[in-house]
Amino acid sequence: MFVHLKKAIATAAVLATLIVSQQALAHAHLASAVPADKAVISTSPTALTLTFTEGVEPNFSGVMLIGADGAMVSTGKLSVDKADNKVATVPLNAPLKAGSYVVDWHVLSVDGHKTKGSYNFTLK
Ligand SMILES: [Cu+2]
Repeated sequence: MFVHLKKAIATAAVLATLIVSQQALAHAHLASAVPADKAVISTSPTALTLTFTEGVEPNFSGVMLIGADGAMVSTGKLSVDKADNKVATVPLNAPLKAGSYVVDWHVLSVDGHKTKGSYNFTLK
């Protein structure tokens, strides 16, 4: 009896994990970025491009670029590709100086879920 109960609990836990991971898959997670996470680049990008696993709402999504000194780098407004709303681009107002940068992003996916994350790259 007790063994059966333990088995039932284990099965329920596995099912719950499966359901949670499926819901997580439905949210907008970062699929790729240019410059990429942990990239070391030698020329300043003119924009940051973030590709998500789901379409995102540009008016409720944003990216903060933070330099090694902790100061925010001024950027243009995030826009979403008209042909593919999974692709968000943030233009840079000026070339970056050498150093490491953190990209802090938050998005609202078209299914109404908010996600956020960060990654970093280095300009030599
Ligand atoms: Cu979602």
